[in-house]
Amino acid sequence: MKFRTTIALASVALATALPFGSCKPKSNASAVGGDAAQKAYVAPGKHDEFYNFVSGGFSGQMSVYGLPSGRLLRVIPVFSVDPEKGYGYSEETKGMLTTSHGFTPWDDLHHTQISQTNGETDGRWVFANGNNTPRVARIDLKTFRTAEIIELPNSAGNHSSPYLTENTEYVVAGTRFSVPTDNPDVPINTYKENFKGTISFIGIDKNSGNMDIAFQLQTPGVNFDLASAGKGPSHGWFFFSCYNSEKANTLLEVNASQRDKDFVMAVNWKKAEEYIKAGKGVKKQVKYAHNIYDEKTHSTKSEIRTEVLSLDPTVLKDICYMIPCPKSPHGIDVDPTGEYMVGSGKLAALIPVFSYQKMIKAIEGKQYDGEYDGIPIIKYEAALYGEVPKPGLGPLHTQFDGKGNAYTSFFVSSEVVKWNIKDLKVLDRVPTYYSIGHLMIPGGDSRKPNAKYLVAYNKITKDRYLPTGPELSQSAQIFDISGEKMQLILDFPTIGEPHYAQAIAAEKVSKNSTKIYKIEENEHPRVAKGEGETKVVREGNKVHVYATAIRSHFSPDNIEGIRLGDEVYFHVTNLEQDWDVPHGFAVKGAANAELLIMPGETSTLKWVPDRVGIFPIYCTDFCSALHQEMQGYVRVSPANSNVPLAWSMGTNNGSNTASKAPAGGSTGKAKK
Ligand SMILES: [Cu+2]
Repeated sequence: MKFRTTIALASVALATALPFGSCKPKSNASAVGGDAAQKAYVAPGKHDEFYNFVSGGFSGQMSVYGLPSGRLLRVIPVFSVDPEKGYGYSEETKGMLTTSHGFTPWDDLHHTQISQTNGETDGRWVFANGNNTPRVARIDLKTFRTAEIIELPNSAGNHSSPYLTENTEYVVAGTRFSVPTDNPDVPINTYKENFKGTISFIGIDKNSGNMDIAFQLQTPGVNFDLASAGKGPSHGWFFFSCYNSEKANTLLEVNASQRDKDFVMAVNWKKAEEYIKAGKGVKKQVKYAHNIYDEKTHSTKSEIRTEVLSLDPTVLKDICYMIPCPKSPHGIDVDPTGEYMVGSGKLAALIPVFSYQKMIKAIEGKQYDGEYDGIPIIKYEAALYGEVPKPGLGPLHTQFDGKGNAYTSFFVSSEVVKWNIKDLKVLDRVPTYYSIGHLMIPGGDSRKPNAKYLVAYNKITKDRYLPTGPELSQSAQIFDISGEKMQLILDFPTIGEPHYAQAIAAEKVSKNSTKIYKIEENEHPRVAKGEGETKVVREGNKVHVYATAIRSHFSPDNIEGIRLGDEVYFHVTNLEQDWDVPHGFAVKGAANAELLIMPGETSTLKWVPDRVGIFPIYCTDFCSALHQEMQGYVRVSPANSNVPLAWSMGTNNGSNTASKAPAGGSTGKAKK
């Protein structure tokens, strides 16, 4: 313990000693106390207090860390293939990465959001956005696997996503890039006439969690950045930050920074629901993929959808309102009481705090400053509660502790600033190492924050860790916020870019963890529920191997009669009914290296042999003392060979054959 404390102190001291440009905090004197490392110490064998679900940014994955230890517990593949899990490689999971553009194996996962009940995180699902090819995913926290992915039509750059209403009624997704929706072949310089934004409201089934696009709003051609749902009194509203109200289509770093104020768009989604019920939705022809992983069949059901309901807020006037927000707003965050909306302008030198009640009064009294593309603009002062003066440089995101305090990240001045929501006074500030983006308090965007820790997710580490070539690890930093002053207690390197994150008390999730898939409930069409059901079946040039794995052998483990030109499908069922005993499966020369099969699960590896010969199969997941013996052989014969299809295990005479050929027909001596 002493040792760890010393290390932590030394590394912080080193960081401050090195000159480091504008990102470097001026002082970290208040950042670390003597007992700092002890607060993050979780003894071997002890469990963490929180699960932390962190986006992997460009990696397309989500990583799961324990808090406060910073231990990496799992990496969940969502929008990326992952050889560790076989995700996107097994025949059953390839469909999860289907989009209207085909198989899309790598995306950009930015934000995570835990499902809520009554405004409180409930530990059932985590949602994530695919930024590039616009998608929203649902991860099931019983299995820590991606259970569903839905693509978003009429969208480009799904950044403002996935944000949830307080009972997980909807997950929303705003398009970052406005694009022409109906007729895409137009000159780019007709942006102002032809480019439109969209907001998608994806309905979520209460019990299954399954997603379905309920409706889309067609909006002015701005860039949507982030969003936050109303809660409590403001439940029924959604707030979206948007930039580029200038509608520039080139050199946005200059051209989208012209105006002193852009907007927060307030959306009355209860009103939108009424219009949908009243049949005001217009059907639009689109094309998008919807993929669901079925835990009974252990397979993905993937379909292309062709229609979406659209509402036009310039016609249905009381759905959307624009609230001016200084300047190039990035974050918009609603506090736990549901009364305050905190805007954060990337280029602003203050933080505007809007009041929900004042906004409603302004709408009732029509306190407008004209319209923006047919959407009423509420007067800034009419919706404003107040401004936090001179909080720092480049405010981005705000989280709340539920005790009346807000914590805002500042990218340019590399710090977290704590301030009081009522009197808007700054209470504390701590430096981050370096250039913080999002920050997170468990439940800090919900009605019930669990405000023991705050984690900063940083874009740059520079001198924090050992160098690793041109690319250095990005980092997360944990602060103890249980006292009046924030205290840095740990930093740890992260997978990809730790863009945004959510955390939840461990007991809300761990008690529901799936331990095995029950073999009797396995409805995979090519399952073998016992070794007696194993077989090899030829269907034209496709050969289906119904195989099983159990410590420490496969059945069958000798297969003959495969011919060059065949497609071989190994459907491997793991017969184990014991927690944490997966088996692996690999065959030499397969383009997809391996499967990883959970207890009771069936998973399929496709193999197209490219030459004649003997090909070993083996288990890739160390499963027992005789794991190394868990192996077998497949014989591939020439295309015109008449070697009969045969399989066996535990005998050297190939007694099981498809045609009940006499024993010996498959011992290696092909009959010519
Ligand atoms: Cu094994």
